[in-house]
Amino acid sequence: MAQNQLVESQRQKDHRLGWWREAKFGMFIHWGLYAIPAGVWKGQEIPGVGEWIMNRARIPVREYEQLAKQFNPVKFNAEEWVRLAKEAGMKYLVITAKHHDGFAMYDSKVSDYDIVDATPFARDPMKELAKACQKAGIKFCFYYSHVQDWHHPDAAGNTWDYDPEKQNFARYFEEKAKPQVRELLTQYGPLGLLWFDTPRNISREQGEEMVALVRQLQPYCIINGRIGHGLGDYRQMGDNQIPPNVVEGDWETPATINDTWGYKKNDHNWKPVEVLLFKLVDIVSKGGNYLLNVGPTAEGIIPQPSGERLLALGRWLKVNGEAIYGTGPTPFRQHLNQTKWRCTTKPGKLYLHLFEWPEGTFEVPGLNNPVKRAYLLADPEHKPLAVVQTEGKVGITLPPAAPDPICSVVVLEIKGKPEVTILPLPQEAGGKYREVPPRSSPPN
Ligand code: FHN
Repeated sequence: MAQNQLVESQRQKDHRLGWWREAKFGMFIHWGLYAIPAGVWKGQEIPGVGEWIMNRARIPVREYEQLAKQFNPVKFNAEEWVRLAKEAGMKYLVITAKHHDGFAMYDSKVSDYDIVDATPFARDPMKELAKACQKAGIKFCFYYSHVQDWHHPDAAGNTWDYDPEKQNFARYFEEKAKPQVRELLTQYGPLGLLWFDTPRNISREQGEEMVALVRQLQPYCIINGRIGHGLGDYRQMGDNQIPPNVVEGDWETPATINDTWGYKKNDHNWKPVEVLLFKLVDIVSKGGNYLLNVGPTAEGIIPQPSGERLLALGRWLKVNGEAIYGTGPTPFRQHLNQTKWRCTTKPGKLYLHLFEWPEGTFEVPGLNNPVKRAYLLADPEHKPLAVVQTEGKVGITLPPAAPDPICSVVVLEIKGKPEVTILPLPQEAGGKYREVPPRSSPPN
């Protein structure tokens, strides 16, 4: 694509998004000064997500910025974090270069309010992470809060220190946001994507300027949906939101393992591995990517409950990754109101993810394609399973025990593109992974 060019052909876009479409699963990291109070300010538990503590507790800039003097994450080890992402089967890593609190977690020349200039740590963890990701073959990506910056007098969000009437957003945008994004695009090697957030009052023109900056400096860098004005390369679902059915086009759900993004010492509401695995498969079967968050502590440690769960997902993916990476959505769109099974696809193959192991036979509803063979993905020999095909129904005979205690994958090799008959209502329902509405999300 030519420099400064905003319009590209579908082929160019497909080429640029190729790795991300294949990836399906990424690690989100929210890490910043907010990990020090970790949800508690002056002895009081502050409700809401951890990284919003400055806003929720109305902490004045001059007070909040003092946290920088204490920020010394001596246990931070970039290689360990990246190893965890890799073992979890995650293919990209998106980390907060600057969240809404305005503090840069990298060495910025635009402002001294950054981890190298303002903390005793005085290291640039982003340099270390970029290097570790490159070594491990994981796409390194930045989150950047381009509109909200509670530290800057002209940015959006801080109404307790600054008078919105006197603010000049354009000044912040020109003097801090754009120059910092330029730094991120020029100091850390090739970025997989830039993840913007809470577009709020950004104008279309400003959004376009940001896109142009990215395209000019790193033409291959993907831009997420929350840049605003529909200018991103893919659609961003709401936090922890999974659509009820297949959504066409490129999309991603950012999600938490407990109920916060930034570390909160008293949030122990960890989702079980079963739920996380169901969400991963559910999202992929509907055509999306799952960006799953960890919130490291102020010492630089990824909380143990997050680590354990990610490793369990990784173990499952080692066996069943073929049914996730690079797959397309389910052709059984009428069967997404139950949580017993899901389906993902590749040309000539259906992957049936069974969360409940039926006794004897699994009935595939409405499939009209001739079936070539069926086998368990976990079986290294791919021994054929007996298949009985009658009109509009395929019965697969299963062994008595499921190979995986949570989700076992049956591969069905078929002739041609999947053709599924729409059945008369009522549809199948039930299953144990009832969707629980997420706890309070912060306002945007
Ligand atoms: O306000 C932020 C929030 O702190 C967090 O970063 C999430 C992640 O998707 N995004 C915003 C809320 O949607």
